[in-house]
Amino acid sequence: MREECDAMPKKVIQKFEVKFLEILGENGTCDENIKPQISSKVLLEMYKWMFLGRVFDNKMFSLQRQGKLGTFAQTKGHEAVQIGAAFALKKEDWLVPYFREQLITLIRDVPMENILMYYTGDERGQQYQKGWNVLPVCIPVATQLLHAVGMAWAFKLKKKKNVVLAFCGDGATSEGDFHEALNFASVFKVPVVFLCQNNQYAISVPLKKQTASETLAQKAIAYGMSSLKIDGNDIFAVYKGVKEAVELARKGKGPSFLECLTYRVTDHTTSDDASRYRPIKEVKIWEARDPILRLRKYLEKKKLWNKKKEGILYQDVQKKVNTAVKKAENVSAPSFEDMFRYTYKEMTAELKEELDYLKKVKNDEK
Ligand SMILES: Cc1ncc(C[n+]2csc(CCOP(=O)(O)OP(=O)(O)O)c2C)c(N)n1
Repeated sequence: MREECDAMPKKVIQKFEVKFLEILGENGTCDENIKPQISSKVLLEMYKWMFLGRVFDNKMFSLQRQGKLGTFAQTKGHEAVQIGAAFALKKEDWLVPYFREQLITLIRDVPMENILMYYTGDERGQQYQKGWNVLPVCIPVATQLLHAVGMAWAFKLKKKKNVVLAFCGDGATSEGDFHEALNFASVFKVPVVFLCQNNQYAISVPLKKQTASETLAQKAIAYGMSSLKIDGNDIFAVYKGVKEAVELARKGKGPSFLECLTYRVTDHTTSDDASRYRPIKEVKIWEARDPILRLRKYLEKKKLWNKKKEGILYQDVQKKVNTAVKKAENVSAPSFEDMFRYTYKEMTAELKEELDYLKKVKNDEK
């Protein structure tokens, strides 16, 4: 905050406040009066998705360490944000991820084997089908937010009721694209919800070195949109916050920004070693705030869940994951022509020449 430098009286012409939403406590208790209306059946579904996400993430990590996958960013610890958000969307809504959303992508019908293929370097894993309503992984930080705004603007112009949910990380909020996206979205009142997974690190840069703002939520207030900070390890709060924001957007009331506070309990990606720049003590504190554990405690208190059910679920999920791994491993290699096919509608003369050359080489090899 700027300190007052003189005693000159100044009128307050605007006041802002940042609200924080938390519902489910760390010990699994909550005020049932403010808890969103979610049936026991749906709650269990949510839990099962979170659990599956964790098992899949662990499997991917182990495959990467075996040299079977390339670099990827783990989802571990972000399950409440992603599943809470997914359940607040309608099927016709669009999801625009960055690169840490394997779990929410799965729930939008993208098969596990597609994700596995992509991280083996097979781009066909990113060929999504109509109706999945998900954009592919986006590596350049924050650029996806502009794509999301463009899509939402198109929905508005076409008078459609679809809403776009765009993910970003805390690091993305320092990019110019982030600010352009929020400004445009708010001025043109497009049906987009920006969801920031504030996991407190952008690779090795901690949040306090990323920004001098006390919250990320206040950045969106400056653009004139509805903004809320949410406990991102609390699935009830995420669900409620996203649902309200999505419905506002659907009613034509414009965009919202949601800062979901969580923690990246893993390295940034499988190519990083976070122990070189942050204390293990800090990681342990956040591991104890695990979002899956929190929902499990709630379900156990409600007698909806127990160790036996967890054991059965684990077997079932393991089977699903292993089947997907086998499927991905058995996909035949892409044709070498694929390297040339998808960049231009019409191949350039240079590319044609290279393709002809490769065809000749392959023919000679026969
Ligand atoms: C435009 C751009 N600049 C830099 C990078 C390198 N880079 C990859 S991930 C990352 C940090 C992203 O942090 P954050 O937005 O907080 O997301 P998180 O990975 O923590 O989920 C950076 C700087 C990039 N991919 N794109």
